[in-house]
Amino acid sequence: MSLWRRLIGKKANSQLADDLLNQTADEIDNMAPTNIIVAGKTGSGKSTLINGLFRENIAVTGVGQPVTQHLEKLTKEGVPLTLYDTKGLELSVDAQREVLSDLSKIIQENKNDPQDEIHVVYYTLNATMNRIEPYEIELIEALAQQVPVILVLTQSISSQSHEFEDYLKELDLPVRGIYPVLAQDYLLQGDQIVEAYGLQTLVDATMEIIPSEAHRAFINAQQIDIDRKVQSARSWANRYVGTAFGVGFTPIPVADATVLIPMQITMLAHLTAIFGVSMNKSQILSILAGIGGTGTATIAGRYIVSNILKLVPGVGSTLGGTISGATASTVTLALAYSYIEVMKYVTQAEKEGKDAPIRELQRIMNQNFSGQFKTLNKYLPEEVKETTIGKWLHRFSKN
Ligand SMILES: Nc1nc2c(ncn2[C@@H]2O[C@H](COP(=O)(O)OP(=O)(O)O)[C@@H](O)[C@H]2O)c(=O)[nH]1
Ligand SMILES: [Mg+2]
Repeated sequence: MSLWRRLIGKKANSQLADDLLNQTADEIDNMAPTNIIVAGKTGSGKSTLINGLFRENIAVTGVGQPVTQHLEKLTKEGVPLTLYDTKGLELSVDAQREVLSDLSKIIQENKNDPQDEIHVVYYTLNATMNRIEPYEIELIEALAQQVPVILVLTQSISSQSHEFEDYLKELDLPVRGIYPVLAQDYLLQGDQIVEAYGLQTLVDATMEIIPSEAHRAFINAQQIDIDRKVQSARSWANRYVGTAFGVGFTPIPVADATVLIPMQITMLAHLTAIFGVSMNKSQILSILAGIGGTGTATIAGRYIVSNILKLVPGVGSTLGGTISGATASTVTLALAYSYIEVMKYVTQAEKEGKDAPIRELQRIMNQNFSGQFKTLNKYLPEEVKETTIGKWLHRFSKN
């Protein structure tokens, strides 16, 4: 069988896209979620904060499940996040008691549970109201004894909110920080817009406060700090590729190059899970096709391999040749880095509520892939090119 036919026959491209999507979904399902309580009076801006901070407009599109009359649990399939939202806190003394006892129960019952432990409370105060009620202070104090509490000053648009912030600081509440935010652009009279701000600082503070086991889920679920997603994805890819193709990798025959593909798909799924973007099949297909240039999505699978081989000097022409660990690393890292660029673009588009045209995804993938490959290949030390990686790949190809 010719090399070309073997490459095409190895796996249908459509199946590759399915694999990628399924593996991503599995990873997110298995990811321990970030669990956050968002407490505060009705109208203080809880829902707006949630929608600004997290992806997929979750306060609107998520599934709300009443825990009690005054507490709702909010989740969404594919987003590793559990939110508890208080209802009607301002209505009565009974409501206030109930909220505190419900929240305390949830905090205590799930303490040290890797899946359900509450990581932080955002207590929202509407800055334009310029007021904190005595029962709010009691609630904050009681919660803060059990779990870190962050005070979020929502709708902070006027200079008055600085005074309110100073006043709150003087109260010396047992909170881990007081952060003024405007979660959504604010339209003033006369068409003037105050742009949203403060959420990046809130993300930074949250990352400092929540345990490191919750970082992955939080990085995924939030939509504000895209750089953090990129950094996290890059450093994971570096480690992964280093482990997969480092010392101990024996060169594999060119004709077996397709064994690289399943592990690359697994890698791309992991990167997608780090970012947290909702990809569909046609998007994935066009990204895979992007590796091979301007080809259509229907021949994505073979493009991956053929294009890889085209790029590797000498390999494409010598079928009897081998692919070293260094080459495998270079190809795979180039793939990871270019895919990360695509993810970055999709995340940004999603955050802005815009479409990410699949042609554009394909273009970003293609442009980055060859560029990244050339750069990486140039800097790869000769001795690294000699290293071998085979064992790992053979184990992989058996599955
Ligand atoms: N423009 C703007 N409006 C906000 C913001 N936060 C709250 N609001 C306004 O306040 C209203 C109540 O906020 P909401 O998030 O529903 O409060 P919740 O009852 O605590 O969930 C919203 O309908 C908005 O009109 C914000 O960050 N920007
Ligand atoms: Mg609400």
